[in-house]
Amino acid sequence: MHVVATAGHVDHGKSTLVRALTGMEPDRLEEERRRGLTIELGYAWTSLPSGERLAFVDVPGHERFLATMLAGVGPAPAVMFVVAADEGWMPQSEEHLAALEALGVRHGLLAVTRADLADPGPATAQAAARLARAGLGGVERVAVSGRTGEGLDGLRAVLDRLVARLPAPDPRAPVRVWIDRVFTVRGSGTVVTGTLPAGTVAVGDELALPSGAARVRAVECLKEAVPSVAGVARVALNLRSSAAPQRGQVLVTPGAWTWTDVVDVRIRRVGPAADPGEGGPALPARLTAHIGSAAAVCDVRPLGGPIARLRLGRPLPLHLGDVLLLRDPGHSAAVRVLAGATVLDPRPPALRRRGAAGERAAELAEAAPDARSLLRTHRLLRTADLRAMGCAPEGEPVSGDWHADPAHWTRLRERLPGAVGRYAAEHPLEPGMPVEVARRALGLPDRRLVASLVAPPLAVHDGRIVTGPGDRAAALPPAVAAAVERLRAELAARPFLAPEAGRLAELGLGPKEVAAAVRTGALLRVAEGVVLPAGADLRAAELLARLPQPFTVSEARRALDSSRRVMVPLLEHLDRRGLTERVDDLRRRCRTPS
Ligand SMILES: Nc1nc2c(ncn2[C@@H]2O[C@H](COP(=O)(O)OP(=O)(O)OP(=O)(O)O)[C@@H](O)[C@H]2O)c(=O)[nH]1
Ligand SMILES: [Mg+2]
Repeated sequence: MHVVATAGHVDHGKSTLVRALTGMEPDRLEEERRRGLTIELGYAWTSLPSGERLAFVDVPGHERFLATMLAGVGPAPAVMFVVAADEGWMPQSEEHLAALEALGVRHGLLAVTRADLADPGPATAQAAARLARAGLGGVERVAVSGRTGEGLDGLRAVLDRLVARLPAPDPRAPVRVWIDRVFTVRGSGTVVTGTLPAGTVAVGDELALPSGAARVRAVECLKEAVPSVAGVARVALNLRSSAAPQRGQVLVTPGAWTWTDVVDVRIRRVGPAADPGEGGPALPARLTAHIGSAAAVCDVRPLGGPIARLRLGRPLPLHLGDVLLLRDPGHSAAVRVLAGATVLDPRPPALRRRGAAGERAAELAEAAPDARSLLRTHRLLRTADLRAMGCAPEGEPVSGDWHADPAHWTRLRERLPGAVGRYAAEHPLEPGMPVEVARRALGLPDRRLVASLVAPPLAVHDGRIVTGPGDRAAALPPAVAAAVERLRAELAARPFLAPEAGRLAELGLGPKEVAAAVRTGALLRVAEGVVLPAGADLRAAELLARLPQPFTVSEARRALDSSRRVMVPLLEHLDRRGLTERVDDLRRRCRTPS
């Protein structure tokens, strides 16, 4: 199906035309009928000659109901702009057109109605000229009468051509329904209605309201119960939710949108006040922002040129590229719709430094609303963040589900070896820079990113970033190297008599120093607390080979002039290295190296 909203000055015949096209009454309220005035949004639908189904959202023209008009037009992809032949272009024609221009509506038609009352020619020419200025120059025009039915067939044909041209929305897009009506159905709870612009809603879906989760209990489309519906469509959803939903609220796919009250935008002034040459008078600092059926107080902070930061009175679920309509909430101005604001970043960074605003404006001035521009600002974003901000990730993630700005990633790659080198210099006894320390040093949000930055000659080993083995030997600090030399000298006479822990400490070889010396290969640790100069195991095997084979621990101890405390673990070490092997419970023999 398709959805088209009406627009046009009060009393120009919008509702009459919808009634004539659909046979349904868009003005439902008794007050509306008594006063001949649309107050609430009206809904009616019909089948076009092609068989396509078309629903109208009929909006009020009276200036007091502009917010309601915006709620109707906002989510609709196309508009039927109505002008009365006998009255021609009027103030609300101008205001509604400014709204369409601000919202960037590009699809529509011009219906010059009440053609039974006056020649539609002059009104058509006048309206067509105005529409052209607002970017709706190419739309088809048709003269009709809602009263006599004249021109209605032509209008139906124009509608058919219009809907045939509309882009097909993505049925897998995330759902966002701006609630434009809420009512209670006895026995079945709360029903909300709205325009579903894209995506699919099905019975059983779990959606999100500002107040929490909402489960879809039933779906109706044009008064028929359906298991699911894909946008574009007018939908009525029966919801089970903890708090009652309200008009102006929004129902969304959980996690698929960024709930935000600060956005950076590109401002486009519209209507008679817009002056593209000079930029026009400055926007008031406080405006009302409209999107869908929502309206929020909005503070405007100009950053430079057309770029501004908006602070909204309440968080709204937004995507990159969304358009907020900015309106002067005062009643004095003839046209209160002032601008459209296209979201360039739904999660902008704080501007703290002097000059940050101007830099930000320059950065965003040329920005296309896409993943690349978001990554330029945010540097690293997860796939889910990007999607919630409204764009599909481009290219491969750098790690897990992280996407990076290419320039930033290159800089990180270049910085890591330096950081690792500095860490090694400052912590000579440690085997490398802990990955977590590197994460903090590079300001990264996830340790996995560090691992992805590590490239040869760097490597990750036991949670630390290490350089190649050659570097590690060279890295033994001079004080420790000297202590190792003292130990060697001390053991010159009895090389297999490993010193006690106390003596090691006196030599300047505490646990850390020993660990570092073992890592670099200067010392050999055969067991906890049993440390010998490097190569002692090979020398021991040589001496043991000269003994009659097999030999006992005592025989080995005597041959090496060592102690039992050292000999037992040393022989076990030699077993592990394959230099000796057990013959039975008491004896070993040397193995000839193959
Ligand atoms: N003669 C004639 N009168 C019409 C025609 N269309 C509407 N009218 C009359 O114009 C008046 C306003 O019509 P509506 O259809 O309520 O106008 P509207 O644009 O919906 O008005 P709002 O919703 O309040 O903005 C009514 O008295 C209609 O009967 C038409 O084609 N010919
Ligand atoms: Mg009406």
